[in-house]
Amino acid sequence: MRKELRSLHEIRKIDVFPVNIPLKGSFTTSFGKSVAKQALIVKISLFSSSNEDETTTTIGWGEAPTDFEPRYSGEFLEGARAFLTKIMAKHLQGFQFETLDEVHEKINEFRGNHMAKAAIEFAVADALAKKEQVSLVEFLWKRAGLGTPTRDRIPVGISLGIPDSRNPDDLLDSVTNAINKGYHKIKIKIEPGWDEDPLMVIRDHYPDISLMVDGNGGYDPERHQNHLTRLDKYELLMIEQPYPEDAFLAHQRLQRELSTPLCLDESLKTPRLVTLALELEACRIINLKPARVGGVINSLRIHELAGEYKVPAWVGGMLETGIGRAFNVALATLPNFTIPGDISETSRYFDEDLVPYQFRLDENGMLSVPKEEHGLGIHVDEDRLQRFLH
Ligand code: OSB
Ligand code: MG
Repeated sequence: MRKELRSLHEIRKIDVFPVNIPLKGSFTTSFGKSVAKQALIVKISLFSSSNEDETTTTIGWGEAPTDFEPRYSGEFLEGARAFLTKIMAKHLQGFQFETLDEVHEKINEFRGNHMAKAAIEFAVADALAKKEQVSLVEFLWKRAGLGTPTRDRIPVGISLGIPDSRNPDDLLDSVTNAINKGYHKIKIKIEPGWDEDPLMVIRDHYPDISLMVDGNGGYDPERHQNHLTRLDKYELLMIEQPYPEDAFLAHQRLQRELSTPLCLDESLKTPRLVTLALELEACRIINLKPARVGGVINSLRIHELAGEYKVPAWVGGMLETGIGRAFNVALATLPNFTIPGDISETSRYFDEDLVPYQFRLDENGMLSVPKEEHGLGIHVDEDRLQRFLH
């Protein structure tokens, strides 16, 4: 019988790079305005030895899309940085394992800090895929028990912030540009006072486009239920996270009154909370952000839950750099992601990214999985990483 080739891996080094990269245009949501994208870039050196006495060192990259201020969620850059450099580094330096699941168990001895944990899992997955000489897509499909990937291109959508001018016609121009580019789904950010006006203008011009809204928790269950039920008439694909993240029962109540599906984002921090939301029917669609849920293993579990409950799911975004974007694109190839993700092309966000690879829509509004290397498929420009260091 042929001897199975097994590898033992050891985490030799974890480097953490805080970056601050200017956005081409500002991005405003109900929780605030961003003019630059902050993130923590994680670089992991994996030392591997096999039972054939061969040793190798492989580098893996990950991203924690944390901002300076905890506005989207309670996580923020300096907190995530301390978690990674003071706690993760201490416990993972020299940690030996065979599979990503063992790393997942190890880092989940600690509570919270999902974005930081996600960066670790992404980096380890990238390194393991490189070591196995497969793409991250192949790695993810295999871990999901799905065999050979059946797609390497995905339809995508765009998320449009609230314009500084607060003029619906300015937003309409952005919508027109996005439609002309070929985006498959248009999402607009809303908040109390900025919802029906832009929706009326957009629906007036584009009665049939696939349109949705995202409240980022800016509405109050005590005051806005009736107002939100009026959004049914705009025939939206979904309404994303109108209420704060812990408002499961308020979302359930709203969903009972709405014919438009609700989708949760901020609320769905763990697979168990996804089960809670689906059992309550607090939503009918899942937004999966791998960073929000703490990485690869929880993302795959939530992808599975979407299948078990037969609810559509899609991959959300956090204005990631090319590193996190490559990860989101790879994840979005999985079969239960049936709705276009918030994964736009590089040029929509940055003049210069951390990776030279440009994510670009093809003529059908599809993004392809990058294939410059194994793993994530992108090359990280370490000079640029130094230049954007914060
Ligand atoms: O709620 O989906 C969100 C960006 C930052 C924080 C939260 C959200 C967003 C987006 C942009 O909607 C999605 C993207 O283009 O990355
Ligand atoms: Mg959202």
